[in-house]
Amino acid sequence: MRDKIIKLKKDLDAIILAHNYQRAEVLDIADYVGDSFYLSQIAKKCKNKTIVFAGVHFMAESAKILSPEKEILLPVLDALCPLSDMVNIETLKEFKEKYSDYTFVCYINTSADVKALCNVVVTSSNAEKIISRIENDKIVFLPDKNLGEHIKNKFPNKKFIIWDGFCPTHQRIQVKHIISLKEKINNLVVLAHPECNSEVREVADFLGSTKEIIDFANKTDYKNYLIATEDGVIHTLKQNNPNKNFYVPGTTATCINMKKTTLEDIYNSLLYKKHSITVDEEISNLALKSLMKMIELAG
Ligand code: CIZ
Repeated sequence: MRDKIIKLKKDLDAIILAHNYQRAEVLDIADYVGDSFYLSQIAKKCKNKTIVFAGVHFMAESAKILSPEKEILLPVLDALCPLSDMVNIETLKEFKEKYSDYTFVCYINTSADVKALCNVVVTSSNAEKIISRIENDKIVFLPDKNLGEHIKNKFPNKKFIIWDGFCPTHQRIQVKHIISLKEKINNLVVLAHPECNSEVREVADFLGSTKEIIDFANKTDYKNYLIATEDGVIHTLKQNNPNKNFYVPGTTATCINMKKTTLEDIYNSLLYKKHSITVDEEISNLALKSLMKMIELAG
């Protein structure tokens, strides 16, 4: 299957982008591996007209909004993000009316419709920087309550309204699993994603996005790391650091949506152009404004 994909990819002048949380065999065949925003930027910059995005729906959609002229293929159409589905558009419209003097900040894990109704998009890497550059001190943050609380704590003088969403995978990571591993393994350094709950965030030695977690482990010289995020990152961490040990808390940090895409799906995606992502033009233009605002404020 690997050889067939490589040949077809070459024939079609396509590239494969894979999110950090994908299966190991998908990460290994990808041209680029990273977080959703990095991959969207690669999709925009690359010369290839066809891009297979091995990730979940909102990621391929963001890439399409940034590069409407390109064909963005999502191999598995029901690879969805439960967190992004936690925003009901009608409720968001009511919030916008009720809190009309607030700036609406949405995490990149949202649908195009939600991005279109917000003022600026953020990622977990740039949320703090972007919010520090927003002049309005009244912020509605959606949809992840854990990332929202983590950011809110950095800005005691700003008023936050935080949506009640969460990532079910990160929510399953429990502090008791971290503490029991810390008791067994000496000098265990805990690297956690801010989508984790507050108890987990409190015991973490470092909090960051997938990219920041990978960079931290690459650059530091500890022996034992505990990784509190979706377990797909472990493959890249082990590849980059064969002499370090990486532990996971319990067995629960696997996102079933991220693991839906197989090599066969990628092959079929290239062969049958499955599934070409489209976004309504008006929604796309509005969502693009929020994404461009992120690029401007993060710069
Ligand atoms: O921005 C992303 O790709 C997500 C969902 C998480 C991260 O930290 O990379």
